[in-house]
Amino acid sequence: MFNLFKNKSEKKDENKISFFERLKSGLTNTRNNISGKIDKLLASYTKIDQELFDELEYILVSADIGANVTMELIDELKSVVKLQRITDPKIIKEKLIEIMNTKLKEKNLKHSFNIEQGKPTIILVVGVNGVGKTTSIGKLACKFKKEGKSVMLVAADTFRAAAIEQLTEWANRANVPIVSNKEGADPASVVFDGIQSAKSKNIDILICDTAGRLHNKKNLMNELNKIKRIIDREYPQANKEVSLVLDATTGQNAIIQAKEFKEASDIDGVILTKLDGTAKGGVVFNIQLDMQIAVKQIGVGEKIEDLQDYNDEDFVNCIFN
Ligand SMILES: Nc1nc2c(ncn2[C@@H]2O[C@H](COP(=O)(O)OP(=O)(O)OP(=O)(O)O)[C@@H](O)[C@H]2O)c(=O)[nH]1
Ligand SMILES: [Mg+2]
Repeated sequence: MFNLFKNKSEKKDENKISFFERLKSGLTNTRNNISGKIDKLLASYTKIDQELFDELEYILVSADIGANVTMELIDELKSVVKLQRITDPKIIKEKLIEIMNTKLKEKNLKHSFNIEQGKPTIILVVGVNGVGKTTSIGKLACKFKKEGKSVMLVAADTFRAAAIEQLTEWANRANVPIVSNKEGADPASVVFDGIQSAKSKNIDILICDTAGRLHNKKNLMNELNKIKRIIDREYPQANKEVSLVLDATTGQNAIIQAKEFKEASDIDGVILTKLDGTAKGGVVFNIQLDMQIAVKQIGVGEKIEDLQDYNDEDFVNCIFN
């Protein structure tokens, strides 16, 4: 009853809060691993010395922030401590957060998809098997639909019949059309069909699922590049977005995959899934600060609302505070 009398901006604030709460709860393990351990460490020191920096370095590296990024952070922290004559260990954390925020801002990565009003977009979703490609596509379809966009899915993972069925279920759930063919069909030709259909129906956003596993890695990369050539040739007027899906629970493997996909073709951004299942969410900083790839969406649970738009400020807040 009370809800009826709430104005629009109050409702928006509530949405924002519940959104932030979901993010916070999904990142609990990483927060305990980073913020929790840093708090404990700093509380146990009365002065700032090399040993403190060493222990801090250990915490950051163990959370998969990456050796290079951690080294840079610690070096900058040391010079700030010296320059500002900081002696109280408790100040270290806020300085670390400041440095992290500045570094992320400096990278100037684009966290939103390449979507423009009045222009179609085609999103090619790639990644190895099991990382969360198909479910992320389903969640994105629901999100775009809610935003008033027309969406169509393309089942270009023709490796298994179950993959086509799974995407069809998501299309039904999101109430959006899907273009598919039978198991074993040429993925690039399914994408070709999808593009023709999207053009004729004036679809705003066409999202293509792809296989994560082919007979070998070279095969997979060749297939993806073939699909990209079809997209360039058949849909020159569309904005293109290649989204690499990575599973945060796989830690360093996720980093290796990012390197391999980046080498094989251009990646516009990362959808990082399953952050709720890991204490090593520091991988977000590694991907962005070391690999220079934007994180665009983060998965913090299995529900539709658990795939969220990434932004630096909220993420840093959730991890460090
Ligand atoms: N907890 C959690 N589970 C997730 C998240 N994202 C995806 N999953 C789960 O991960 C599993 C694999 O997801 P899929 O979408 O089928 O992965 P895929 O990359 O399409 O896999 P293949 O088609 O086999 O290559 C599913 O059980 C999803 O529910 C997330 O953010 N959090
Ligand atoms: Mg799949």
